[in-house]
Amino acid sequence: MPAKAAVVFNKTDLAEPDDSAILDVYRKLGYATFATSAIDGSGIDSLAQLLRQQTALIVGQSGVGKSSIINYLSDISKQKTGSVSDKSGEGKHTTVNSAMLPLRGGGHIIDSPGVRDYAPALNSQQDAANGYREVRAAAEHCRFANCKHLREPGCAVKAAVENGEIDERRYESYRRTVFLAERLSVKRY
Ligand SMILES: Nc1nc2c(ncn2[C@@H]2O[C@H](COP(=O)(O)OP(=O)(O)OP(=O)(O)O)[C@@H](O)[C@H]2O)c(=O)[nH]1
Ligand SMILES: [Mg+2]
Ligand SMILES: [Zn+2]
Repeated sequence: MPAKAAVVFNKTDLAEPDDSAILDVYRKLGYATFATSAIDGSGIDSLAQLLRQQTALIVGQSGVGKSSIINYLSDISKQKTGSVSDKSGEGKHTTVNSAMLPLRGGGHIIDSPGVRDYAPALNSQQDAANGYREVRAAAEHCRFANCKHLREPGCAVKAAVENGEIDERRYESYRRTVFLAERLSVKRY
C-alpha cells in the first residue's frame, strides 16, 4: 500500500491568521492538512487522531518544529529541539539520527533529521510529473504523450496553470523538480 501524506503548517502562534491559507492548496488536492503550534498545543489533537495506530514519518526542513511536535505526541519522547539561527533564519540540524517513538494511543512516529534542500532521486521527468497528482491528472489531456509540460504546444498542464486550476506555486515546484531530476540523472550515468 502506498504511503499516505498529510501536510502540517506549524508555528501558528507566530503566524498571521491568513498565513495558513497555503494549506487550502493541499486540501483541495485531497491531502489531510493541519495547522499546529507546538508552543500552545493547538491543532495537535487532530494530528494525533490521524496518526493513531499508524506508523508515521515526519519530514521537513530543519527548524520547522518536527521534534517539538513529536514531544507532544509521545509520552516517552524527549527529542532534543534547537533554536533557529538568527543569521540565516534556518534550523541548525538539531536532530541528527532518525528515531522511532511510541505514540500515545498506539502506533509509532519516526523523527528524522531536517533537510536543507529537497532533491528526490528521480529517474525521469515522468517520475516528477507522477509525484504531483494534479499534473498527472491534467497530463492525460496533453497533445503529446511524452509532453514534459514545460513549453510544448497543446499542453493541458500549462493551460490548467493559466486558467487557475493548477496552483502556480505547485507548477513552479514541479518545474524545479524536473530540472533537479534531469541534472541528477546526468550525473548518475
Ligand atoms: N513559536 C513556535 N516555536 C516553535 C514551534 N515548534 C517548534 N518551535 C521552535 O522551533 C525551534 C526548532 O524546533 P525543532 O523541534 O528542534 O525543529 P526540527 O524540525 O526538529 O529541527 P531539526 O531537528 O533541525 O530538523 C525550537 O526553538 C522550537 O522551540 C511552534 O509551534 N511555535
Ligand atoms: Mg528535530
Ligand atoms: Zn503537457
